[in-house]
Amino acid sequence: MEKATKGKTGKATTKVKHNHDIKASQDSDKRKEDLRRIYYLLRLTREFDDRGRKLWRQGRMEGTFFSQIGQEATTVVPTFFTKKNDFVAGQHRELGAVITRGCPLEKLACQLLSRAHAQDKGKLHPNFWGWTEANYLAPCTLMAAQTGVCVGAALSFKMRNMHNIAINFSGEGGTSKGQWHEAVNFAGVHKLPVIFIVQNNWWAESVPIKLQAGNEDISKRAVGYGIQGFRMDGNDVAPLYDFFNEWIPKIREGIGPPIIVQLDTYRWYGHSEIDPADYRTKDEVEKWKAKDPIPNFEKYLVKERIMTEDEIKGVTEQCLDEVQKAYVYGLNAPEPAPEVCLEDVYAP
Ligand SMILES: Cc1ncc(C[n+]2csc(CCOP(=O)(O)OP(=O)(O)O)c2C)c(N)n1
Ligand SMILES: [Mg+2]
Repeated sequence: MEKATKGKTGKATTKVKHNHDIKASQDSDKRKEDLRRIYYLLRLTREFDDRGRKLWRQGRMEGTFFSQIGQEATTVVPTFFTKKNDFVAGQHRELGAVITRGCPLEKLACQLLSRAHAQDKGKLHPNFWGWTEANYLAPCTLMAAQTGVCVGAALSFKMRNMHNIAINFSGEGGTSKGQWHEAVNFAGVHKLPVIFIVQNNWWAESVPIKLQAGNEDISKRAVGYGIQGFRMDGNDVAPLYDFFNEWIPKIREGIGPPIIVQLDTYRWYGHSEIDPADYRTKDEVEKWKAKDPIPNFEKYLVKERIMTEDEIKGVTEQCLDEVQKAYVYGLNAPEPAPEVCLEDVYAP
């Protein structure tokens, strides 16, 4: 730490040091508070997903269910830094992002269970989350199609001199689509305030990354677009927090846009619940389960004295309770009236 030196009055430099120390301590308190909140969001996402899988297995849901268990950190942490008017777009495995954007669990339960109170009034695929109140775009089925819309939102932020950002989530499979390349290229040309997160879970349905990309480091494509690319462990929460804490304000202020961030992670279960995922080895699955982002983060929180084991237990119980209430609400919610199926539907 810097030593205090005496100024002319013997006071001024001491005051500077003092302010510096206060700022450092405030930053550290803020980081701790943020990490506690992130733990809650990760746990909430995990428990909501886990209960959703069970309901699907009990035959309580139409369609299939895309579990994101194992990938929570890749969606919760970047979205944690977004503000209300920012824009977020994803595919089908971004439950953590829509929860972090503040969509009530009751709404999400209604969507999974195709109930009238869901934002989509029971029409969309169960995991195609959308939450217009917080600019969270519901995806269409075509992989990567959301990327162009997301870049459009970033363009509009720039044209209107707004200090907002757009975050686009895509699986590594989605990045092979032409729409992804076109959108990233456009963002690179116009230096738009957008972050392209690539959730690399190594598989796109049954297609492994080695049959998907000539170079498994998709972030390296950034060079071709004249932007920056990063690749990180998507299951290690604290470094992810520090990275996005640094980059999101920069992009918001137009200093560093745009970037590609590849986050290596893993989905524990099949592509959806109807997929036995027998194209993966047991060893591979076990190796990744040992890298579960949540207990590893719990160890970090306890070691750094950010949370106690009792506090962690308390948060888990609170999340289980919230999830239970949300699904009870969803299961008791009315089904949509048949005539509603023609509302909000646009066809030539
Ligand atoms: C254009 C297009 N092709 C194929 C599909 C069928 N499909 C749905 S999800 C998926 C795999 C997506 O893989 P990835 O982007 O890695 O996301 P993940 O499922 O691994 O999260 C495919 C091929 C589709 N929805 N759209
Ligand atoms: Mg994938």
